[in-house]
Amino acid sequence: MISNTKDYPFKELPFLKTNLGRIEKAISRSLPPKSLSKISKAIHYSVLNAGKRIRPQLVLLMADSLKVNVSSKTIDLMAASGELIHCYSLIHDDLPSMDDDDFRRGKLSCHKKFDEATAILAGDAIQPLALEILTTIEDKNLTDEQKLKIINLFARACGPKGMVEGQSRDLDAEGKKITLRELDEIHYLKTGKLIEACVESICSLKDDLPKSHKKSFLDFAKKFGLAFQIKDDILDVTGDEKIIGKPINSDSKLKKASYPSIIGLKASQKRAEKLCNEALSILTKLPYDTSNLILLSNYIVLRNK
Ligand code: GRG
Repeated sequence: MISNTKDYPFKELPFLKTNLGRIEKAISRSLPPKSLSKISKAIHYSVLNAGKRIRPQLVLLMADSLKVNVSSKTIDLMAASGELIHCYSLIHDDLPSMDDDDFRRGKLSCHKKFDEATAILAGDAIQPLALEILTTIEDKNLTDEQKLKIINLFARACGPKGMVEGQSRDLDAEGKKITLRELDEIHYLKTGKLIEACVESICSLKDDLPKSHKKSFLDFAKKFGLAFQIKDDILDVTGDEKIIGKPINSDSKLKKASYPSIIGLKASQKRAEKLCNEALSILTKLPYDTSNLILLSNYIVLRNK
């Protein structure tokens, strides 16, 4: 667990550290007791560790920016839900039938620590748990319609029109030449849709949010998600294994198309910076306090983890 922030990469941004305490508490409270079963142990092992918690941070920062009129408990459950979906995807992504990675977040991946069946089942358990906790939200300022919308957004992001389709295309593309556009599409589905759901779910809490502002926030999320993924690919080549918590060059070992393999490292960094600048320009034009979202966006392209 990283609530002590020792391994947290964003120590420089104090508001992220403050949010992190809330996020870790919300995630821990959402999990079944560790002692319940082998699967529970595997869930705790895979969820309470050195994740950067980018998705829940986005939920909290969006809620602050839009000053949404729901309880902080509601926001915390939404944040936990976004992170749980992400954690489930990482467990399955590491399986031998997928990317076959032995390490994740600086320790053995779930199937290596436990076994393959346990890792499949832990992932299978975390995904519905992420949606179940949204159904438990009790908030007089949240209508049933809004709650259903939030559940719909998170379910869609991880389903056949989101993460699963992205992962399937990603696996199919191994060893093949694909275009930059095809790679963008894979990552939009695989990574971007969940990031977008984190942003859109908060937009959906604000009834009077002008359509144009919602569109701007979604454009921001798309650019943020793509810049984040490009940086992820760059770190797979240039990162320090001890800092990123897994071996580098995994994309080239699997003959996976990546931004550095298609356009080169320098152009990848430039593209991530350009997308980040476009995201910042969208945020600065909006009539809300987006300063912390701006700092987070800057950081995702500068990060070394
Ligand atoms: C098996 C039904 C089924 C579905 C699988 C595995 C999967 C669906 C989708 C994979 C999606 C995936 C792994 C996306 C990961 C993209 C990515 C950038 C991961 C790293 O995210 P960070 O940097 O990691 O936020 P931390 O560890 O900080 O949370």
